[in-house]
Amino acid sequence: MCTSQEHINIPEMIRKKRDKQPLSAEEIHYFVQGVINQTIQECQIGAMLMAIRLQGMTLEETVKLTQEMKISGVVLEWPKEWSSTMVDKHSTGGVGDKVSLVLAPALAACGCKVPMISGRGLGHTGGTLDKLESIPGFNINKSPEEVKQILATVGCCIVGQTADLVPADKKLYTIRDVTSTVDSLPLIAGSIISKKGAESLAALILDVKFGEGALYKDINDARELAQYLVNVGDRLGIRTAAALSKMDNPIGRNIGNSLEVIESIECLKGKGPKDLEGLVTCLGGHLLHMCGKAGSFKTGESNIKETLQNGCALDKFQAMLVAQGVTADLAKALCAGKDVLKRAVKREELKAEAGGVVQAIHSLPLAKVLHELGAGRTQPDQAVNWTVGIELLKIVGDQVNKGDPWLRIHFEDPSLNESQKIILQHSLVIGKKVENGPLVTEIIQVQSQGEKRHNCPV
Ligand code: IUR
Repeated sequence: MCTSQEHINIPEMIRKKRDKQPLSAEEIHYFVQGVINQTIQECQIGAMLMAIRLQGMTLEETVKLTQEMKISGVVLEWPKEWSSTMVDKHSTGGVGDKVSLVLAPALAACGCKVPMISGRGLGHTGGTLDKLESIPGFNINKSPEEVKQILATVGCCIVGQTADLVPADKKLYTIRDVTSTVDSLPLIAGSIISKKGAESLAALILDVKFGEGALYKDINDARELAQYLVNVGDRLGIRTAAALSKMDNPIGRNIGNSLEVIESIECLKGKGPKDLEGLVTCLGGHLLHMCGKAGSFKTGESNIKETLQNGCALDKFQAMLVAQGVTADLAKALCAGKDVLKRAVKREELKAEAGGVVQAIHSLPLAKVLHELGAGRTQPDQAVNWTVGIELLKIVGDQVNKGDPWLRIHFEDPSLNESQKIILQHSLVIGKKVENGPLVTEIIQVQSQGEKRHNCPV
């Protein structure tokens, strides 16, 4: 492959893509190598990304791009006997989404190995790493050797991405961000699936959200992304499926880093909110089925549920905390439900302005106010206040009387102001009755080219 690369020239490659011609495997290799070796100018990378954004890529091109990105850095290696048990999940992000904190230990309790590589929050969705870092001592920086050690002893870990894992994504993502080329299916697939590929997984479940609080408002757009990701994941040799899940209301009752840890622990004890537990058991059930640990989705789902009820998932969570730097005493106290996390100094309850049944709680305005109060970040290196958050005292489907407290907000500095209170009040929708189905509406499975769509209801 290297010998003929002298003939490749970047302006010519950009012209090809600009004119909607497919790039060869050799050209894609050369492009990704040039990105990491800095032999391609940033303006050329930007031009190529825009050409891809406007003209798209064939599945073949996207698979090649993803493979090249995956091998641009370290690819994690596991003992042979683990190969069928390596699983992970990726979510497109939602308000109050704390699924990873519960799912990783529940899967470990079912015998899987879960090398979960997560991100920090940016924009309106909270990051899994921020939630975990609200636990004093929790360390997200683990080397591949340390990850392997934790997987050997505990079975799951939740860590940050290291600089040597998929360096091409870091570079490309930075340039996508400033060239309006984030929203491109091939580039999104390359970014997400290359990182999962570098984890050397057997099976992957994607939680692709749609609705008011999601990146994709429309289910058809979410389905298109999900199908694309599933096809690319499959072509990289990972058994991949996607759940389409509704993101209209926050997930669970708690939003905000440390409050979400507390709610996750409730869920790990089988006492979590129904929507959160349903999402965990659905995603986990599919993973167990896909990696062969359960004979069917239904069996997988009930296995996950059992680990929440019998304390095994909570034990794994506690062990993971200790393996990642939390003292044994603190991990034990936290899992026993003791009030050990730092709490915000100020709290205020809002009262319902009308009576009826809660039909919706718009998640984006809640996230926006929490962001302003310091729960989230706008710049990647900004500090967050882990104590800032919201407890929903009423959720969708609950009966509420005029004057009932429905939301408790935790804040410090800055203080909650009047216009933020109005925004929060407007996010509560009260009506007469509500249809409240499961969050997951569809499971997307691999579809080879030309094959008729064969997706299942849940
Ligand atoms: N998450 C990623 O890891 N990559 C992307 O391109 C997007 C979300 I959009």
